[in-house]
Amino acid sequence: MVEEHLEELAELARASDVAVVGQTLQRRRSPDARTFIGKGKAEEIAVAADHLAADLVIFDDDLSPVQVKNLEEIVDKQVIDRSALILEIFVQRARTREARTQVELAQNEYLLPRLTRRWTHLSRQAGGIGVRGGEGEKQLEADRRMLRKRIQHLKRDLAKIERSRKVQRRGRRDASVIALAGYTNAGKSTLFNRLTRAGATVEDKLFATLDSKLRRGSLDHDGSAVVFSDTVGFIRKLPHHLVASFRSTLEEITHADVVLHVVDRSSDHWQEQMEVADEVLEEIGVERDRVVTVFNKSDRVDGEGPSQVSDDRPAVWVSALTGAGVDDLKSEIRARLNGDRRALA
Ligand SMILES: Nc1nc2c(ncn2[C@@H]2O[C@H](COP(=O)(O)OP(=O)(O)OP(=O)(O)O)[C@@H](O)[C@H]2O)c(=O)[nH]1
Ligand SMILES: [Mg+2]
Repeated sequence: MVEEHLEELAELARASDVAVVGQTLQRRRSPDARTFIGKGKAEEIAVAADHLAADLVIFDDDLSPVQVKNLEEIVDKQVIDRSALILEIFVQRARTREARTQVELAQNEYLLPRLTRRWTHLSRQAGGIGVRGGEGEKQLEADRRMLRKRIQHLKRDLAKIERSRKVQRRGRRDASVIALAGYTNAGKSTLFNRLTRAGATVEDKLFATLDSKLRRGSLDHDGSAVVFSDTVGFIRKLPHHLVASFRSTLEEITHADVVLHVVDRSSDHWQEQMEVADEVLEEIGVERDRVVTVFNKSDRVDGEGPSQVSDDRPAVWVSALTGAGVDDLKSEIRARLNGDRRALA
């Protein structure tokens, strides 16, 4: 289990253009308050990192600001945790004004209690991870003040963006909205393209999509229009600052009439990934009865297997890549929408 999590961490590092030169594990009953791992292990990492000429040491678990500081002293390299890495990927990927504002807010909130000399200006310099600041305490205090101001500013901006999103949503009330959600790399954008013929970015890389994208599409030949919404992927231990600042993007899912929970059924870890996405969906207030579970990448699974997760949770098999099963999925969506209307009448 821990090994698989480390593999995902390596995947995240690669998504952020960081090359992985070594990995190590430590098993212990409880984390050390000061250094997370044991001091001896930290010293061992210091030697290995030096030997491998690493610039950066990444931990799969969240570290407290104090732990980062102590570890950096021992390892003598920049130390970051999983949350910082995910934030960095988001920073690199954010394109629209909304996504950039959300990401910067999340990163600054994360950074504020962690601002040390090494972290200074991390997000603002080209090169991102690995950049070291070298200024003194005075500069640090000034940076903290600047960061606090910036956070206030970003929050105001975001409030404005959220208001205009609300207005847009009201304007779409005539059409039903179908949101695609799920673990990162599950194939949401591929399915979105298949359902709408839109050209959303598809990449075999974590977090290819950050901005939610809306496109009209139709569920049958008579052409009754619906709106599909492609959204940011979820991942195990998504930093809570990100969930908080992506609230307005995630609201596209919360307000959707039907949510397609896309699962990469060909992954060895599909169950865990599905559970992680279930948790996020629950957290943002999506009721189970609005969710259609979609088993994607059927072309990579031998003999498909049962069309359900459990007795009370059916699933639709599709291959977003080949288009297999997509008509069944459309019928399922239609049925859900009709069910909705009946329930409302
Ligand atoms: N074999 C196979 N590959 C697929 C299928 N659907 C998607 N993929 C591949 O899976 C990878 C991820 O696809 P995306 O559509 O970008 O996934 P996503 O869920 O939008 O990912 P993020 O935006 O990064 O969260 C790409 O390499 C796709 O080509 C499928 O049905 N079969
Ligand atoms: Mg995508």
